[in-house]
Amino acid sequence: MKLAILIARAIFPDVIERLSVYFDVEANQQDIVFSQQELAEKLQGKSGVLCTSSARFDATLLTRLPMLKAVANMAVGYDNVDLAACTAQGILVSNTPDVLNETTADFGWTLLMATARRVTESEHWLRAGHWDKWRYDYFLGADIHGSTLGIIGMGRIGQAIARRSMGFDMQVLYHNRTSLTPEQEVRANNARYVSKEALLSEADHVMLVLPYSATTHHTIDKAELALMKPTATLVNLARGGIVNDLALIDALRSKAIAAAGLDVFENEPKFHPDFLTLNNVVLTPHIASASESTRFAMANRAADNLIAALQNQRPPNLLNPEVVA
Ligand code: 8YV
Repeated sequence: MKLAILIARAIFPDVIERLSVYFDVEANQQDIVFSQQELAEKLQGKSGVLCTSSARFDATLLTRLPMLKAVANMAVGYDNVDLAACTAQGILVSNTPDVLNETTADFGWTLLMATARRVTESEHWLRAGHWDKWRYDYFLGADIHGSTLGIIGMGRIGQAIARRSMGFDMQVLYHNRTSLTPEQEVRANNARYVSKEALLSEADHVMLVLPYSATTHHTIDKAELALMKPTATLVNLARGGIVNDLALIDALRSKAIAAAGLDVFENEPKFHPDFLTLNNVVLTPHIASASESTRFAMANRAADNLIAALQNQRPPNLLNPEVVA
């Protein structure tokens, strides 16, 4: 008899087909975002789940799922999963690192350039029919080339972003839990490790690529924004909660910083409505990894992890090896 699994959100049909060879699959192609109660009900009798960051696997939910053996998160970030609680219950947790590094780094640059050069703001203005003449001072932005890029969170995606800065003759500063090896620093356009404070006060463009946790909650708050240059750009493609959105709204409104590009928000998909009243922010709906081939690779990687976990093999991206030990 096949084990039963839940695919918690809509996914590529090919991946459902692939998983159906191994499991009795309950899919959710209507893409209902299940409440905690609905998740608990849907997961009764299931051995595994393929989920996205919209599903929260906390201790309260887990106690209701004694049969669950594997959580395969289709994301590199796994702040939606209580890893310690899963480990305590013997549940194998996996994520999808690496396959999204380059696509996400591309998007970091997309957001940075759109923000610094006021792309969406000027397009909205054009679409609204305001363009009647050329002016020397319409939509003056900040240069990217020759400027200083500050990256907070210098993991695989941060390093891929830094490598791309070579073509723009930029200087790269970074801050991270640990510093890179000298070889890694060279590959990351000779990135230089500095304190968070030095990075914020020296960088022309700040990019946030760090994982979210209780420790990184509000890494960028009022005090940090106050350190930044009034001409600076801030890009967040990591997670909502890393930035205090209210403090950022204040900083954007008072022009304490020039502009921000945001792919993630506190409480998304809801976000603070005041962002919509500001011209100096570019807003995108959590799409940094959204290229056709990368999302397909992420879905398949999550499937690989789930198949391995439920066939008593080690999932390629196991986050809690203690469970196997
Ligand atoms: C996911 C992401 O698409 O990988 C991550 O951590 O933020 C995105 O690439 C999203 O979280 C859906 O799970």
